[in-house]
Amino acid sequence: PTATILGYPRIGPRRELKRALESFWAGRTTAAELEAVAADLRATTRARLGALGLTGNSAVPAAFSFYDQVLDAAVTVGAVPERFAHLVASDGTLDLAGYSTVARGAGALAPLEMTKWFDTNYHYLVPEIGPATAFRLASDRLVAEVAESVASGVVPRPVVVGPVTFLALSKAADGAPDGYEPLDRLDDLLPVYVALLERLAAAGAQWVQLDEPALVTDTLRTAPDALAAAASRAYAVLTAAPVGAQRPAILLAAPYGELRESLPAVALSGVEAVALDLVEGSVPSGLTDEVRAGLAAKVLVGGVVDGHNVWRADLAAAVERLDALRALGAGVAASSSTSLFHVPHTLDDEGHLDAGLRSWLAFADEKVAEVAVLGRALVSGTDAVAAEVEAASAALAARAVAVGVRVDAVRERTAAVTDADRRRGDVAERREAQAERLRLPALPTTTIGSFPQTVEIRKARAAHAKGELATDAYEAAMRAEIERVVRLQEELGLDVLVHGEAERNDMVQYFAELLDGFAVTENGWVQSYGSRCTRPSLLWGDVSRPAPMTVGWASYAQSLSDKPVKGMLTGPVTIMAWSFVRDDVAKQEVADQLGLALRDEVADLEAAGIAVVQVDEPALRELLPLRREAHADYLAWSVGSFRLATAGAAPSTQVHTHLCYSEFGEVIGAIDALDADVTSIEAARSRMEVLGELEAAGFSRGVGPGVWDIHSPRVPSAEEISELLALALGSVDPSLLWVNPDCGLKTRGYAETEASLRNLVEATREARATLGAPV
Ligand code: THG
Ligand code: ZN
Repeated sequence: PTATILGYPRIGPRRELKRALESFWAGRTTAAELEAVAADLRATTRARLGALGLTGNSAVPAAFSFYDQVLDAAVTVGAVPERFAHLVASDGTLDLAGYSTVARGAGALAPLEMTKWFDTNYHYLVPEIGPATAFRLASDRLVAEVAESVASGVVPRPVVVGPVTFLALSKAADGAPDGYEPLDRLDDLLPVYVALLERLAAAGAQWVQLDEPALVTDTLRTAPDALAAAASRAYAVLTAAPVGAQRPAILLAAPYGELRESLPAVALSGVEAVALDLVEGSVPSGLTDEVRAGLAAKVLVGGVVDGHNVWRADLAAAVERLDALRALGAGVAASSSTSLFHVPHTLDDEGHLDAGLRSWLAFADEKVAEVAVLGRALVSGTDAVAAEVEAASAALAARAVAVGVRVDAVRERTAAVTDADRRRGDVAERREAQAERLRLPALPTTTIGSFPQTVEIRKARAAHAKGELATDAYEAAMRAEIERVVRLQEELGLDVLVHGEAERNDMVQYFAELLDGFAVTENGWVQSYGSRCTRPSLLWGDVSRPAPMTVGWASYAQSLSDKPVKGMLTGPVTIMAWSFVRDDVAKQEVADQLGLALRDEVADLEAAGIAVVQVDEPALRELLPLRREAHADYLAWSVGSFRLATAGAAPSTQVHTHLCYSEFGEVIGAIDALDADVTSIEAARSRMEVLGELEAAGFSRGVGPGVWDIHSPRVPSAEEISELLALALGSVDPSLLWVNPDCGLKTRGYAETEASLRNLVEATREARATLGAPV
């Protein structure tokens, strides 16, 4: 085909799959009912893609997943960890209930670990591969999906995570010997892929897409040269048989970046086609004769339409890039740079979007239409699509000059930022001023910010959003909830209180709704993991703060207590990471605009008498580029924007930050450079292991290693918390140690929250006593 996409949203335009999954998990519907919803979604998707112009042979990807594509690959090759063995049938298959258990755990049975998929907001499940993992073709789901599609009249292109990426993203199973890596098992895994390819061909697939994004990054555990070598071996085996009955033609896809170290291996391999990400990367140049000759024998699929952002493509520029690619390959096709499952289904569902903004956007369906136009240009010449190219260029030109895209006052302010604006005073002086003002006990206790979101709060928010609940009544309901949460914390004996964030649905969307330069969608859901979705905001213009955003709630909460109540803000990097960010200005400029807006908020909180301000950056590590050479620059601007947000605070104002993870590795220096007075982190699950890392790095600021793993509904006993505190005191000076849960409590219930916090306070009092401090 001359036009295709690397994948399409699976969740459904109205999150049909989410609802069907959750209803199956709750026991309200059967596996057969879930299968029926999934089959419906796949049929609708095939019809939609055809109608939008993906009509060529194998143009439509078969890339459905009930939960996650990496889990699917693991299940397909029989790599289900030993602890789930009882769920596997004698023929090796896993039913939907078993599949769900591997994904989500059950009781004491821990699920597969979840981690971020490249530089996106999607999370995949990490396969566990040991020296003895027995690979076998254990699932025919993908084969059945191909057969289903063929029967409906569409010869699809099945999509599977490729063998190199599959093993590179896996972790060693428990008990594997030192130095063992899952990639050591490549030769044992390949026969299963060979068998799968044969089955796919028998079902009618003429092409198969093997996703190998591991080949574009140099930040995985395995070095890029070793990945390139693995790719050479793998694709020699997978292409040993001729295309036909034994296998479909292979499209090796390399999304999310540029093929560098692996380009020769891929070019010299026997695969029939290669998909290049021409949004993150560029058309290969400076090639050796050998690599050039290798590419000249392949179809090159140009990923010119951005698969993980929502802006309408510059079709004129895309046509040029495809022409450059055509000069290199035996054939060329237009595609998205990545799967489209990172963007919402369609703009058709966004009736309330401003018409101007809408004309600059493309969600999944609109992107499919874009690649279809580009495909027509490849077949019939640019003149055949002159009107479409012209319309895209006109939209881009209109966007560049639209009101709000460039606001002089905002640009003047970021341009005038100096290094001094990003620097607070001396740490020791700050510590003294804060101690004087806050008069906290040793080992101060606090929570991360959110309290459980009750059904009543959610109902009130939904009713207010629909206009069914007047603003006065809504605000009264939120104030009542804040009062309840403050009283509860006082009764529990916590030292630094929070207002509980009843008024916020999502910690990014809340600010997006109050800042200029953002828009929010109605149905723009994107899968984050499994059935869970987020609705990223659209950051389209210069950002500024028309009015204070959190001061009313914070000062109301503070008025209820003599104890300090934290002002709660989301940091600039996290707001960017969890939104769709404009692609027409540098990220650093956007980050600084957000930094300045937050700086004003901090100042207003201070003026309202708030003495502790927390600026969360759970996504700081998440935006880390996939190439090491880009890390220093990223960390400089990201840390710089956080400091811009916080450095205006008086020495006596205590600045906290919260990070939602414990593996610091590469960002440890950056965390110190944030220059926050107190940093709370996840630590309960790793039993404070992370503190060794911080100690080794010379971290000497206030630190709150979580003593309660809030990801589980279990209530930790006071003894357990005491043990963790003793461990923490082994590596943190008592004057720097804070006591808090791992993360916010909004996903927890009230019963477990109260019980756990009670134990947390009790354990802290005992620890204070052993330190000889007042309890
Ligand atoms: N907010 C935003 N992005 C995020 C997170 C967030 N990305 C990373 C991380 N957190 C992802 N984790 C989750 C956790 C829970 C949910 C989504 C992502 C979730 N979503 C609800 C659901 O799918 O049912 C919908 C929430 C809603 O109604 O707004 O539970 O915290 N922006
Ligand atoms: Zn967190």
